[in-house]
Amino acid sequence: MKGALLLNISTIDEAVFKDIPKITYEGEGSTNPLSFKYYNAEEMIGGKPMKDHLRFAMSYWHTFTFKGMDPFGLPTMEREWDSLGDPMTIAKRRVVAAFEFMQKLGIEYFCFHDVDIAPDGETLEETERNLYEIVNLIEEKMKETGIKLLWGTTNAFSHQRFMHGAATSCHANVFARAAAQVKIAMDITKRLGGENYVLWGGREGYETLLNTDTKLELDNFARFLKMVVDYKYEIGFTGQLLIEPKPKEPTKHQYDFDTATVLGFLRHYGLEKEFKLNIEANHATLAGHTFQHELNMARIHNALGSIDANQGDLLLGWDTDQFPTNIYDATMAMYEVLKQGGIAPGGLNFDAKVRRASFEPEDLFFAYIAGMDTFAKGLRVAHKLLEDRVLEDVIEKRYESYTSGIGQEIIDGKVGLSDLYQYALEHGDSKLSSGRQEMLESIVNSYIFRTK
Ligand code: XLS
Ligand code: NI
Ligand code: NI
Repeated sequence: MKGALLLNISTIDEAVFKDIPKITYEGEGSTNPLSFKYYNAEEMIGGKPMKDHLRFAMSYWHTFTFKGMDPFGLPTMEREWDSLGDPMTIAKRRVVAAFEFMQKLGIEYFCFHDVDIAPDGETLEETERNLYEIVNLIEEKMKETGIKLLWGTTNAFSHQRFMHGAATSCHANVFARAAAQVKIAMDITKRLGGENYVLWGGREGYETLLNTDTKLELDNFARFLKMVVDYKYEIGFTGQLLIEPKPKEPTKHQYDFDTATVLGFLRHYGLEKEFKLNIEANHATLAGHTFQHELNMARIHNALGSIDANQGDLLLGWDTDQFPTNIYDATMAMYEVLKQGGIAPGGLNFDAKVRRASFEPEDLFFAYIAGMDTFAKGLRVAHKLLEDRVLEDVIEKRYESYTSGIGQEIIDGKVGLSDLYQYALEHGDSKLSSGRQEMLESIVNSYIFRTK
């Protein structure tokens, strides 16, 4: 029962997950729950090892700080570090646990918010000191293990001071405080060689228009992002800046609603060259889109930067952040990734948490194995679909009428409404072709069933 893990560790560096072996690929037939059935890191798919296609990352917050509470219940997670008392000791033990965890799973990247790794101090200076003490340890572990930082970010939404937002707060001193936090988090991300820096507008949105100056808030949000860009160049951070769209939760309406909204916002404020998007599956579904829709929209606008791989529950309708196990979604996500020629310098961050009742440490391993295997299988299927040009040939044929005659003239901008009026008078209706949706769904299914 709970408490069984209350520990006596002799050194902070002692192994945490002592009973868990290194997770290896055993293939489809294996019944060992602590093995990969589809994820075979070094296996070549289309000339590239699987691990380089997938670039899996561990989310520090959901994996190492989430305690299992929900709006109705207290923490449930059995995590030995939480019983250590002193917040800095807990923070250090978490680092040890996190690196052991990633090594055992063969995960080469991680992502974190400032507040995930170190406790808040009484003052900003103390918070910064705490952060750097842990960053030193993380840096050591990174050197020792070769594990890299996919992205860093700032949590400017949990603390009470952010109740009205951060960059969109009605209080200028809160704007300043959020800016200070981003500065520190960007410094840390740069120092740790982070390949990206993420901005998720945690509470950048509103609850009611009755008290909100949306114009000022949006302008301020853009001012804030402009400062982020300037600072990036000032310190010579070469990573990619990413915005993570989400339509609602915690606020009723988040300004970064979805890909299309964010792209429109960036263009309006002239920021489109500086930011790409970090697309999260569960945020897509909250916005009333499919995961693939959001990836597709980002990709065709050359803005697909990285992915938060998780899934929601359509019956619940909030950000449940579950581990992704839906093979159909994973397949179509990897299809979009392959279409864009890869996700680097982004990756697939498991922004996902185990369910409240999955409270034992090994559940973390089962969860990551499930997510990694699902995306590995998705990659295999997507690669095969593309190799066989299953959808490409159908799509090419479907739009054939634009490759010659009047279609080509429309594409080339050679005709206007009067020309087309004439054309329509002369030609009338033509025979249409079927969309063949069910046939295609059945073919995709057959690829999922038969691809190893
Ligand atoms: C919350 C977001 C968050 C970001 C990082 O819904 O997904 O976890 O990814 O701040
Ligand atoms: Ni996310
Ligand atoms: Ni989320």
